[in-house]
Amino acid sequence: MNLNCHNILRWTEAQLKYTYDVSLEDATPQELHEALGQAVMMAISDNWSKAKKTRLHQRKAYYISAEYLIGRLVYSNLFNLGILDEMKALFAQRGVDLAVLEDIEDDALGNGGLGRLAACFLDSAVTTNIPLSGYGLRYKFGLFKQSFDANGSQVEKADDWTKFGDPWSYRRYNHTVKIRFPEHTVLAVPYDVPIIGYGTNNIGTLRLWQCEAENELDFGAFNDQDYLRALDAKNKAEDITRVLYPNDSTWEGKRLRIKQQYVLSSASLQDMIRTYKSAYGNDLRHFADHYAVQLNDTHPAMSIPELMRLLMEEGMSFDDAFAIAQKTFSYTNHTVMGEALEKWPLDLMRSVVPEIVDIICRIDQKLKCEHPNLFIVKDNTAHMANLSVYVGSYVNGVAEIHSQILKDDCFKDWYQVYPERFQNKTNGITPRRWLGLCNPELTELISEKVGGDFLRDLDRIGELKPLIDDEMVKKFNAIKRLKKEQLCAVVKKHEGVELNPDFIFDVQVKRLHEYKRQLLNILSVVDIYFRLKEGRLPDFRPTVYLFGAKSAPGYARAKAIIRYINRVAKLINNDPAVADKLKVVFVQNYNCSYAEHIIPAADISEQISPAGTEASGTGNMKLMLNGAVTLGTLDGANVEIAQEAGMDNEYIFGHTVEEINAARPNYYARGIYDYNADLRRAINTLVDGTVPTDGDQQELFHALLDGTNWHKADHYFLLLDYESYLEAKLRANRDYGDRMAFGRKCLMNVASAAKFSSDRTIRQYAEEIWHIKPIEY
Ligand code: 26Q
Repeated sequence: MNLNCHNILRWTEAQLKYTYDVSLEDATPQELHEALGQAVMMAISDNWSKAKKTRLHQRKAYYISAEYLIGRLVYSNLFNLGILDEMKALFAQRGVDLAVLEDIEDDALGNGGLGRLAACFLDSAVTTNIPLSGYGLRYKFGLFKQSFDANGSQVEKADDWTKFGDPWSYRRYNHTVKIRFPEHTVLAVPYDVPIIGYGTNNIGTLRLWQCEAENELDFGAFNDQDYLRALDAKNKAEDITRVLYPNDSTWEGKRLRIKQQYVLSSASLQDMIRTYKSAYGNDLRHFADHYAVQLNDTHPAMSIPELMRLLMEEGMSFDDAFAIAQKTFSYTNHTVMGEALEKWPLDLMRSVVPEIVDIICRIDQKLKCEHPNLFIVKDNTAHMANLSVYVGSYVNGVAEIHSQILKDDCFKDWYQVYPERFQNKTNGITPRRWLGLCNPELTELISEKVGGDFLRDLDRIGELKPLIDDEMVKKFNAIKRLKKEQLCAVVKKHEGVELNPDFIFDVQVKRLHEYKRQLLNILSVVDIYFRLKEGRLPDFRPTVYLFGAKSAPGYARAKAIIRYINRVAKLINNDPAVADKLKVVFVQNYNCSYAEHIIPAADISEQISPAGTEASGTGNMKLMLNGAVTLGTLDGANVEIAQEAGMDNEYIFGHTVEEINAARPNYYARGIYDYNADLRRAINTLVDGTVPTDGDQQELFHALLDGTNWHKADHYFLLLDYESYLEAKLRANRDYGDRMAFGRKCLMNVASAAKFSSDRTIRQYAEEIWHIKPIEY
């Protein structure tokens, strides 16, 4: 794109003057961000409308997702436009350091992996010129902001992300649609976010729906001086998109959640039908020839009956509507854990979306006629995953092992009937944000070697492999050291904790969940701590164990784990006996922007879920691309990471899926506890007072050793994998001593990361699921 940076600077100044009456020099970071954002929006507007026109009559795909974790947009947009450095320099000439925009908060309209994947996909689709648009919800409050109190407990605060404005979207009131519920009709107002590609003139669109009332004020009530009631309708409508549900693992049957999902589904489908009609006329029978829709998990699965409802409203028969829906939709599954699968009680659903329930029941009857052993409705409950498999073209998992488990277990009966529907699409990450933007130093080193713009074609990174020599390893090690220094400054600023960049950086960053086994990690650290004090680890290389994770606010056990880790950190960090060997830090409010600092600094990437539980993981890919070795199980995408980089370049431990399944029936965690004295001592710190704890750690202790009403003891097999985990962890620590050999492993990871570009993933979706081709611009 041919952009004039001087113009953007001038427009920024003008915006500052006219909206805030401040000069460039006096603007706050927030004012600067608003003005610069608006200037960039002006600069791209021609290209944006051109790209929309080019797509108009092409077969297109739509990604419908309840979450988009797009992070901070200002740097990535400038980066993708290719003007980040020049803009920094221009602002610097005016005495303004664009680093002040580090204060701008993330757009966090998502919980974790699933939402970040949606954001990476949009970046990749636009960059590779694949006609894909996104639909989502514009929550007033994104994922909560996290801090820790003096006890080390998580405290949540509302994320009012638009309080200073939102320069990266346009409100398009003229495309507002109505959504009907029995008790009220609400408006869904679209906000369009430009998705700026890298090295292309193409610009895509993410359309986010915001709920508003049809009539904001009830003047009858107002005239009766009943001011609160006068605002009822407004509040009830706005409640629907008020807040992102902060739960990413356990499913909750909440009325408001159905409403959210229905608004997302209905607004998006109405919008698609409107654009279809304007391009192809009123005959909707060819809808599926022009549109493919990808459902990001089952959160938007009501789109299926909603499309059918809209088609039938136009006079189409049930069977014809079914056939079109079946061709239009495909579904991506992101979890194998039963407790996360959406199962709506029909009565609840009927009170919110009665017509949708009728259609689901008709679909279910059709299914039961064809295949009596399959069901969508059972015990008066609608199983949204089954609906999505039945009324869809394809269903896919997000890593090879996960897709296999879907066929073998979760959807076994379905796989027998519809084997041709099942696919795999291993996740990916955008190398622009997760290398180019967050690690320009490593990007530069790679580009010196492989030349050209490998960020557009990550396959080229493989060309590094034969070129890795001592000189390159030394340069890599120097960069890693620099990224650690930079991270130390960030951690000092945000946590007040001083880290030493000479330490090994061992990181586990991801949502907090029992299955991700942050507790396994910290127990091993406690064990290492005791051993160090006993002088049993004389060659141990100084290591900082860094955690970053948010817990769902209602997930008591996850919160107890956070508290425990924070208290272990306090104990260890205050013990002078290990000060030169061991440090533990749990950073607050881990988010995209924090990730961009942590990931380039990591030496060791902890990916330690028991095999068969983590669908894919994508943090593992980001860490690999930045040259961390994986300390991980054969779970999710770790399997493919190890395949690509070679087992010798990772630290793989633990039981395989088959081994865990074999061990499960007779698993006796207490046997391991009784047998392994070091592990026992570490586990006992949950209850024996060595680590100051509260009653909640007792509960963790019992869940590990005795079990609960819900689960047998140690449901996630921490004790089963402990020995091989600690062995691998200490081996990685020892290997780090040979800086050249270790650096070579790291570089082999970088050079083997090509497969994990979301450009590859999105191309596979386009070819194998949506059957669409890139557009020539
Ligand atoms: C469901 C019902 C009610 C409220 C919330 C939810 C909900 C919201 C978000 C359920 C699940 C999620 C998010 C799941 C998620 O992030 N899964 C992750 O997806 C990644 C991308 O495919 C994978 O890499 C991870 O392995 C998977 O855990």
